[in-house]
Amino acid sequence: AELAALDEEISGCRRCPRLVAWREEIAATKRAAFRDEVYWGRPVPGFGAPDARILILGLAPAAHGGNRTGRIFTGDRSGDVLFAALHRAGLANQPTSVSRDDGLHLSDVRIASAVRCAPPDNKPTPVERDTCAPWLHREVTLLRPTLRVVIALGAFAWAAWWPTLSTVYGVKPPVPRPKFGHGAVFLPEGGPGSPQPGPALLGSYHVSQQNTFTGRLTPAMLDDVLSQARHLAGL
Ligand code: DU
Ligand code: SF4
Repeated sequence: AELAALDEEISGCRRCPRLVAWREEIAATKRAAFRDEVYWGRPVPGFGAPDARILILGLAPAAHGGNRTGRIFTGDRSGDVLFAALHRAGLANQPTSVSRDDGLHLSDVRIASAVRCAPPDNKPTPVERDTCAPWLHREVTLLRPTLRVVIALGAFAWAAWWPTLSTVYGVKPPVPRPKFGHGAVFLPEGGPGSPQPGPALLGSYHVSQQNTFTGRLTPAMLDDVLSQARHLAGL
C-alpha cells in the first residue's frame, strides 16, 4: 500500500522542467503507429512485487514505451527482451508486456528506472539525475526488508546505485567506485563478523536494441545474469 502511494506520488512529479516538457510533447505528437493511443506522458513509477528480492534498475522510460504505456519497459523493444528473459527465469508469468492491463505479474522482482521521465536522446542531465534520485531512495527504503540484489542495466544505473547505497543503507561506497561491466558484482562489506549491510550489485549490459540487435547482449547472457541474481538472492 505504501509502495502504491509512492507510485502515485511519483506519477505527479514535475520537478524537471526540461523533462516535463519533453514527456508531454512526445505524448502530444506521438509516433504514427500509436496515433490512436492516449500516451501516459508522465513519470513512470516502478512495477512488480512489493516484496521483491531483486530490483532491476534501468536508465529512464522510453519515449514511446513506458512514456506511452505508463509501465516501465512496457511496449518497447527493450521490454520485449527483458520480460522474455524474466519469463524464462520463472520470474514473470508471461513473456510479453504490452500495456498496463495485460495481466503481467512479476514474482520476487521489481523494476524501476534511475530517472522516471523519458529524456531527449535517452540522456538525462546530471542535475536531472540528482533531482530524481530521492524517488529511488524512497522506493528502495520500502523494498529494503526483502531486497537482496540490484541488477544495474548499464553504466548509468550502476552509477545511480552508489548514492542510494549510501542514503538508504548508510554504506559508504568504495573510492574509487567499482567499475561497471557486464557480469561485474559488488558485495558491500560489513565489519568483521557482521552481515552484508546492503544488497549485492550486479552489472548487465542494458537491454536496449543497440546492444541486443548487435549481439553485444545475447539472450543467453541475460539468462546468466538472472540466474546469478537468483542465486545471490537465495531464490
Ligand atoms: O494490485 P496489486 O497487487 O497492488 O498489484 C499492482 C501491480 O503490481 C499489478 O499490476 C501487478 C503487479 N504485481 C506484480 O507484478 N507482482 C506482485 O508480486 C504484486 C503485484
Ligand atoms: Fe520528477 Fe524524476 Fe520526472 Fe524529474 S525525472 S520530473 S524528478 S519524476
